[in-house]
Amino acid sequence: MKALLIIDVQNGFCPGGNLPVPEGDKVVPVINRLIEDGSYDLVVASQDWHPADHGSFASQHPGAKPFDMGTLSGKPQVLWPDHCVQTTPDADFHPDLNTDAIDYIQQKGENPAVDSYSAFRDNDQAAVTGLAGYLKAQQVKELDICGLATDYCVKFSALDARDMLPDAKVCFIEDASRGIDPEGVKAAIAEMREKGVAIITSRDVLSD
Ligand code: VGL
Ligand code: ZN
Repeated sequence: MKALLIIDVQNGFCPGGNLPVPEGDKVVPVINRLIEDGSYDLVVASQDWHPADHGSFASQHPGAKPFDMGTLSGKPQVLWPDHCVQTTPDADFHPDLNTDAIDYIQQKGENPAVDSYSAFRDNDQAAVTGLAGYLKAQQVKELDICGLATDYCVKFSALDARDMLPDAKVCFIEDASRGIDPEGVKAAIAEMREKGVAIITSRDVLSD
């Protein structure tokens, strides 16, 4: 089985959202084309899904500003603007994303005491989500990953896919993804490549 994993293509990470990724909305038509091309057996999406008092929010740390470095449960943590709060429009998928085609949605980031960039497990690696189990049960042997943001949730999801799905080939689709910081994106791509994630474009996937 070949699966597409779409990371956090939510209003909060698109222009107008609470934690906008530059050009975040530009991934939507590319991802829809990938979905509708029909080369995936399975389409899975993650959704950043925070309680209103999530500890990664600068608002929960007196005196801190968004994008400051702080701590959460004793570990270094980037403090974010409040974003993707459960059941708010900021947490909805981008309205143009073809959500009818999504077979499984993995929500993450619900524990206020730990952040969860990866769709597979919390940043402290103590608790896993159901995603690896689901993909294993579906016998996924090829997993293509894309979405927002390349330097955070996409990167950590791809690295965890390498660790937790040792039998699967893992690819990162560069033009179906955008990141927060250009230097961070460069470093993320280098790290993914070094750890065995293949870097591809949507052209490599689409039948012509
Ligand atoms: C993300 C920062 C905080 C992401 C989520 O989806 O990349 N980044 N929460
Ligand atoms: Zn978040």
